[in-house]
Amino acid sequence: MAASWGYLNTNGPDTWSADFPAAKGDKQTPINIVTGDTKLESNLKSKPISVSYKPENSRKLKNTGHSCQVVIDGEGSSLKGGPLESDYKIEQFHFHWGKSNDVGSEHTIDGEMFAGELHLVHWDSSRFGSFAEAVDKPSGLCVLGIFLKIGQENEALKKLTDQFNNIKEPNASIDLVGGFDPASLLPDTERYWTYDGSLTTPPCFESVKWVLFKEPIEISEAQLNEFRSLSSLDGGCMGNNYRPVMPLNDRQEVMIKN
Ligand code: 3J3
Ligand code: ZN
Repeated sequence: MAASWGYLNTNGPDTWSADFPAAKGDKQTPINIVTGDTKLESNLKSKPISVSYKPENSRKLKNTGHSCQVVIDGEGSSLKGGPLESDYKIEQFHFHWGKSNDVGSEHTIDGEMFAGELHLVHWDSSRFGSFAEAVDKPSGLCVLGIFLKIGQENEALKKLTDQFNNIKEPNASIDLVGGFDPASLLPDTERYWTYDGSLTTPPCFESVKWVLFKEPIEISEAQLNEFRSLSSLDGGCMGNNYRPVMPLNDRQEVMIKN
């Protein structure tokens, strides 16, 4: 059976393009944000980002074997404004993190890596009828990226990390009784970078409008260790499930200063 993709030397990011040709594209994600090179857009064009989620529609907490993911029925949700020209619905959110505190995020800021990164994945429901239809189309997806920094316990996230002992094994999932509000994980301020990029895992489609928040959210080391206690399809504890930064090529990241 063909080995599935992962993060080992034998099946990691350097091998993905063999089965997923999009991974060789020139608009790949993640990237290193060089803060001195970003274009500042602080005029009225940068309308605030507006999100609206229905907590009861966060249905399942799942160990996908590569990450832990909350599966969401996006009906009734909305993401619009900021750099977006459409209305997007949420599909899922998931995390990337390190086996040690000095690594874990996918994007880096002036070469600095954070302990992890949260991705809230949305699809353009103005132009497409489903996530599957949108997933490989230009700007078909919008992913909100939020850095994780070691600090205080994250009370909102505790609702999830307290249940990780029920999803230890790959493909394990549990119902999220009482739902979960993805907005509870957003940072307090709305300064962000935005650029056109890709999925950071196979199939690596170049279909993502990225919105990467400058302000990290805090998570305790104990909570991060809960993430590290999950079992991975690569074998052993899950972690270092991040793709190294990719060339910016001829893209321009825009910093929005509200
Ligand atoms: O491949 C799966 C797809 O089958 C489906 O499960 C989808 C829905 O959640 O998620 C992935 S995905 O390839 O579409 N995908 C990969 C990981 C979604 C977003 C993730 O990319 S990232 O850039 O946010 N890390
Ligand atoms: Zn991701």
